[in-house]
Amino acid sequence: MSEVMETLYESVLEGEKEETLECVQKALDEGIAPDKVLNEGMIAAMKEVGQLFEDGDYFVPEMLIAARAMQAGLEILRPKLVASGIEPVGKVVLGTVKGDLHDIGKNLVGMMLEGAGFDVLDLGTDVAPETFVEAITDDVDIIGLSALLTTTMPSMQATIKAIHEAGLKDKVKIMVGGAPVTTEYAQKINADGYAADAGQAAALATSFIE
Ligand code: B1M
Repeated sequence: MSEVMETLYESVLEGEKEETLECVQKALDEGIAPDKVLNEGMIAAMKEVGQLFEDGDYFVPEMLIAARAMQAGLEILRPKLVASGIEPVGKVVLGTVKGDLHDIGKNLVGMMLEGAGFDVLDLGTDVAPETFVEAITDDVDIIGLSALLTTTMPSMQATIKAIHEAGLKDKVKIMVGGAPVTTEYAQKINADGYAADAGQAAALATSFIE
C-alpha cells in the first residue's frame, strides 16, 4: 500500500477527521482511483474499527469518531462517485430501518445510485415502516432498506409487511442490504433483491428498471 493510503487507513481508524480529509484529497491528486481510496483506505479501516469494538479494544465513542472521519472523507469522494447531468432513470426511496442509526453504508448506496442516474430520496436513519409507506408517491420505483444490526433486521420485515398491507407492493421493488443481511434473509422477508455492497445495489436497481 502506498504511503498516503496507509496514512488514510490510520486516520480513519483513529478518527482523525482533518488528516482523513487531507489524505483523501492527496490520494486523488496522486491519481489513485476513487474506488480504491474508498475500499482499501476507508472501508477496510472501518472493518478494523468493528473488529476492535468486538474485541473490546474500542468503545462506542471511538466507533463514532472513526465514523465522523469517514463521513467527512466521503464528501470529498462524492463528486467522483456521482455522475452529473444524467436524466433520472427512476426514483429510489432509501433509509436505514427503525431502531438502527448506522448510515455510512446507506449514504454510499445513495451516492452510487445517484451515480447510476437515479433520483434518491434519503429518509435518513431510524425510519419507521409507516414513514417508508408514506414516501411511496406515484414517481417512486424502488425502496431501499439498510440494516447493520441483527436486532434491526426484523424492522426490514415489518417495513415490507407494511408496504404489502398498504397495497403498494406491486407498485415498487424492494431491495435490502447491510452487513448482517443475506440473500436467504431477503428471500425470507419477501424482498425483491439483496445487494452486498453499494456497487451491487446500483446494479440491482438498474436491473429492476430495465
Ligand atoms: Co455499530 N455496530 N453499533 N456503530 N458499527 C456494528 C454494525 C457492529 C458489527 C460492530 C461489531 O460488533 N463488530 C455491531 C453489530 C453487531 C450485530 O448486530 N451483529 C454494532 C453495534 C453492536 C452497535 C451498537 C449496539 C453499540 C452499542 O451501543 N453498544 C450501537 C447501535 C446503535 C443503533 O444503531 N441503534 C452502534 C453504534 C454505532 C455508531 C453510532 C457509534 C457508529 C455508526 C455511525 C454512523 O453510521 N453514522 C457505528 C459504527 C461505525 C459501526 C461499524 C464499526 C462500522 C459500520 C460502517 O459504517 N461500515 C460496524 C462494524 C462493521 O460493520 N464491521 C458496527 C462501513 C460501511 C461502508 O459498510 O455499513 O456495511 P456497511 O455498508 C456496506 C454494505 O453493508 C452495503 O453497502 C455498503 C457499502 O459497500 N449496504 C447496503 C449497506 N446498506 C445497504 C443497503 C442496500 C444495499 C447494500 O440496499 C438498500
